[in-house]
Amino acid sequence: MKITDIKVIVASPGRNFVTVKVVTDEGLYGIGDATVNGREKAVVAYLQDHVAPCLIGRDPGRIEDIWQYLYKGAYWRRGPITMAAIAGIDMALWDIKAKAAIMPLYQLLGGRSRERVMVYKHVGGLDIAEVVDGVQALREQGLDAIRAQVSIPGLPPIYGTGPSTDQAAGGMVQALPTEEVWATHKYLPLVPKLFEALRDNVGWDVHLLHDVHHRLTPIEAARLGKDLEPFRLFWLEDAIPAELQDGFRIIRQHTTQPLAVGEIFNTVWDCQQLISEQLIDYIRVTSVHAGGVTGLKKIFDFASIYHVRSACHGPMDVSPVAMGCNIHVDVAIPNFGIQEYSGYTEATHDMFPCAWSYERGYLQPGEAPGHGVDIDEAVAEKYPYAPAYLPVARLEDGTLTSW
Ligand code: KDG
Ligand code: MG
Repeated sequence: MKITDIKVIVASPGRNFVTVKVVTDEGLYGIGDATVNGREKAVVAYLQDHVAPCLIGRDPGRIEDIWQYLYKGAYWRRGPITMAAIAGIDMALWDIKAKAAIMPLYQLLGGRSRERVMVYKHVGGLDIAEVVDGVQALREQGLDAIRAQVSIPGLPPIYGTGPSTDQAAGGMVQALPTEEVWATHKYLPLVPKLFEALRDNVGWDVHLLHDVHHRLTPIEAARLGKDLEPFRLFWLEDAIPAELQDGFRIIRQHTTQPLAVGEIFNTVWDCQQLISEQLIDYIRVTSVHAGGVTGLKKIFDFASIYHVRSACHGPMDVSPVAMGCNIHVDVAIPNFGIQEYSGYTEATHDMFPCAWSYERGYLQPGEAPGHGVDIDEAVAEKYPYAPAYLPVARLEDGTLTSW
């Protein structure tokens, strides 16, 4: 079998997705996700100009060799653009191999280790009462794990704090980034009150999660971890900027609060210290940003020997293709933790017919050969690319800050 064509399809059924289609001389094709939210066109150029020409004529079955060729062979290793481009190709190659074997992808990864994949969804609110209502509503819809965020009094609702969390993550239409305001001293005392109210109202039989979006310093995160301990959170996510792996040591020294990080990591090297020194409990890499199925497996296999569990990033900007690959890995690996799942717009589902399914808080990969996700190119044509960005954050005095 030989690769005869590589198409890169950019479409925006509610948000921008970069999708790779690898075509072979035997009529089989595979699909991959290569979306980097807010930097989509950089991956498109990388794929079209620098990857596709090198792969035409190659055997699509040599997945590991092609991964190494694109990783080591580029000389310029790692980084979100390179690793998303590799991911797009890698997912498509696994899709082709599993279709050729007439097996769902998880069978090629060793078969099932579990019967279903637990997900968490998001709830946000303008105040604590609204968040309590939202969490109760999701409980009624079957969710066993829920991420809770609340707006900060005195600040306008911002990304990942208020009711618009999913909308902000899913429906960004602004042509340039919006600028938001952050104040740690207003946030820190509020979060324990939120989780106290949640435990009082929804009880202890539900996993509660919280995302800090990289906004604290290590000692601030340690304080928050200690304050949250009585409410037994499933995890505290992205407590500090992810680059500083040593910073997690300070948090760890002060709290037994489980810690999660990794949604912006691209390779095992970004989390090697965090995992081998057992500074975290959940590693949140996802197929599209960590070099595809091959990259994800390398990281999760490494994590498994240090008791670190998986938790694939799964917001709306991780397309249904990458979600499908995540779910196949989720059912197969021994150290699965949880899967983030925000759901998708109807237009997104129209564009990506898929075999995986969601029901009452749990996902299934489906039994279709391959990873089970396709792209309807006629539907994609109806939704042209529209520039969109994540917001940036500033302190109240105007200083640009992490989020
Ligand atoms: O593109 C980045 C967003 O998807 C990300 O900020 C969402 O933090 C996020 C999460 O946990 O899903
Ligand atoms: Mg997050």
